[in-house]
Amino acid sequence: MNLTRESFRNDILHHLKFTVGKDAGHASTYDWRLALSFALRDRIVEPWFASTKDTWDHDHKRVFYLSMEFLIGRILEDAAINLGLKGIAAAALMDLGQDFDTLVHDEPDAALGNGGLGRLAACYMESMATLGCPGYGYGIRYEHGLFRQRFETGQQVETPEDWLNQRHPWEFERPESNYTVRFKGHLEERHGRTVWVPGETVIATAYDTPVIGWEGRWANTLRLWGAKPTTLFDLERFNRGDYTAAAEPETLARTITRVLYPDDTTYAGKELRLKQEYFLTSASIKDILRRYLEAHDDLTELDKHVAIQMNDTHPALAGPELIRLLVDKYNMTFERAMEISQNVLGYTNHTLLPEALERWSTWLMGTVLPRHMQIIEMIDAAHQKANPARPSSVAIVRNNEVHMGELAFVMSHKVNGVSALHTELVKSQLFPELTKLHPDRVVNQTNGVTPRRWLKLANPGLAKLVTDTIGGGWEADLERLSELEPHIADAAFREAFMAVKRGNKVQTSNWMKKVCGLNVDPDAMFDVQVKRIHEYKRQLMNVFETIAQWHEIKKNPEGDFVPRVKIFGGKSAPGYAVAKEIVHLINDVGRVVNTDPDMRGRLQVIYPANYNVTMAEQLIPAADLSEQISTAGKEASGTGNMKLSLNGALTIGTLDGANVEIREHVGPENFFLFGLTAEEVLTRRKNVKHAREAIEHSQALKDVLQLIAEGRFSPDERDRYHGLVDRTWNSDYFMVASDFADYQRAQAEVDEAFLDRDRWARMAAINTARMGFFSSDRSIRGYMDDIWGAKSAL
Ligand code: B1H
Repeated sequence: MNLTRESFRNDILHHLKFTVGKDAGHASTYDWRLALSFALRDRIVEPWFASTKDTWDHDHKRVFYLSMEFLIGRILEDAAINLGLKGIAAAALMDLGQDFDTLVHDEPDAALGNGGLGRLAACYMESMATLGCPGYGYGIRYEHGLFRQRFETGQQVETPEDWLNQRHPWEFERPESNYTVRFKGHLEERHGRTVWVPGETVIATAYDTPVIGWEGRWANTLRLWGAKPTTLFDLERFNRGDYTAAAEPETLARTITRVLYPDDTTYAGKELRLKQEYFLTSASIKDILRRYLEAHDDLTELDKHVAIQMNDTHPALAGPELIRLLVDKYNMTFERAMEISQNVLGYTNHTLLPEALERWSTWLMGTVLPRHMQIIEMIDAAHQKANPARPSSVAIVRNNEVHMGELAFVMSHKVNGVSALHTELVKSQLFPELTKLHPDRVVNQTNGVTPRRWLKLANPGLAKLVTDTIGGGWEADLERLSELEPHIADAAFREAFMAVKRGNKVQTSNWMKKVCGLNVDPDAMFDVQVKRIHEYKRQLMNVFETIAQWHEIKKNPEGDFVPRVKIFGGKSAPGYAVAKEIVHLINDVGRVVNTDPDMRGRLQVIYPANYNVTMAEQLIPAADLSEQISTAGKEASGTGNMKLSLNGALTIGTLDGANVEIREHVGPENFFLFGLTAEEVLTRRKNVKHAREAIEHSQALKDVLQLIAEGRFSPDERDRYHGLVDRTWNSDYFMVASDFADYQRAQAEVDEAFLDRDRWARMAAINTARMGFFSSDRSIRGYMDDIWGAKSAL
């Protein structure tokens, strides 16, 4: 149906009155935002129904993406853009005396994820919808998403996030879609069969959010599970006046979906986490089987119609749970059930960090999920039997622990890494023995990002320039950005490109003034490192370089320096003391630098609190320089690196994760490379004095460490960073010292390139023009072809 400004205005008014229950004279921004959201949601429902019907009518193969995290961010503007209704919505609102942008900014940022892994799941949902890949995302409807970050005297303070304190207009509650999830209890043998008698039960109840693709041609469902008690409360206890005990079942249930674990790349060996993982997995697998059995009756053909992707090992109980249902409920033999499950399942690995690889004690697994523990032992035995050459060192169950990586590997027909380098390391370092036994199992699917959110929405200025230059359509065919390349020779195009960047920087400096109270010069270089705070990501090296620069300027206050604004964003896991120390140091250095008159117009440090998807949309389009400086071999892929380069930032980076492929695509001459390679890191680490020797070779680094140790950045507590300095000299696992000198060398090259404004313009524009490969549409096509065997329905 064709929509006009007038009819859409009436839709908004209708929802304001009948759904929100307000009249226009008394409606707040929140009320208007809800009314607008409902009016847009109405436009999604039809394509959503049509997609469901089409999948049903044609019996399309369906993909189920299981993830503990979906880092969605705001939905309103994204939906409006994909529906092609942003212009009409803005105009209709104007007629109502409302401002579209104000309403967009009122929406809370749905933060049901930690970082890259969760954001990737969100980009993949959007790409599946864009490509017409029939699919469902399954996750948890956490009451509290990732904590909010504040700084108090420079230190991170966490407060609970409360996105559900407001009405969430995008979801549909489905109380009729619910499953009982069981925990604990014991096993009994009855008539030769194993029966699990649970000790605790919880109901998983569905909340569906439609995900609309580009141009509204297809919509999929993100189904998030909430927990409800199986018995509402104990009436007998309540009548006795024991109100707290009476509410126990409810408390128990709600605990499961209360919070997102705020650990990025660290494994949390907590019972509640295991329960969350099983809660997600069990409800999803049951829902998948129910959907399948609505249209089919032969479960041995499941793999022809269903593909299930496990986003890391967090939902790796999918294997044992599927086998359990096929065997215990549908009477299949174990062998057949295992084979079918393997054909259906795929596993994406996102990290090699040993501290992130999930393991559960057999005692805990046996207590919380006794039947699954048994099935895991059977899987392990069956795999050993089929592969007699398998060394015991890679058994799923060993040293009284269940190894979820090995479990996921064995239970999947395909295992994938998330960048070319990472996939090679998955094969050679993480699963060398299993890869030898199954040489075709590990494949690569390099990550990608959705250009709808990360270019069209976040950077309207650049999006317009692209469309004006090469026409529309690049949004769903990002390789077309290469058509920009011939225009880069044209000085007017380069000017226009740089004017867009400057506009974004002006807008972002106004924003920084608001949130940090600092005046930032939009003509300085915006040097951006935004990501979770982690030792391997080496924000510390960036701070050291900032201090070295400060020191340089102090020594030569009359000198010429390329003005830089060092911009940081990111959260530390609450229990990660070393990362929190880095947060503190960034803020301490920022205070000294930003109040030093010698630094004026030369160096500034900005660290706005509470980095999230929305802040990424603010900062990325304004970036000149993208810091991708992880210790080689540690960052599985990175996706911020792609977003920044796509938006015309130049990268300073190591040969790590997807940086390797980004550099190949944009060309080595348009990328500032430095640092040890993954191999060199391993060799160098064998020298126990690697850090000491590197520091002895770099006067600049020696000075930096001396300044920190003297308490120059912590005058109120001079020994605050003695531990940090000591560790840098004596252990430095992540090789900050060994890479520092080369990093400084590369930074000097960055300065030089930035001074030549026209050269910089060429390089930046080339980055944008050559990033087409990194669309998540390309990634999803790869999954569809190589892993899922799924076809586009469009
Ligand atoms: C990534 C995680 C992760 N890798 C454990 N691993 C978690 C591990 O809650 N947990 O227990 C949560 C997250 N996240 C990231 O995935 C990688 O570090 C990035 O390099 C990569 O780009 C991203 C998406 O593949």
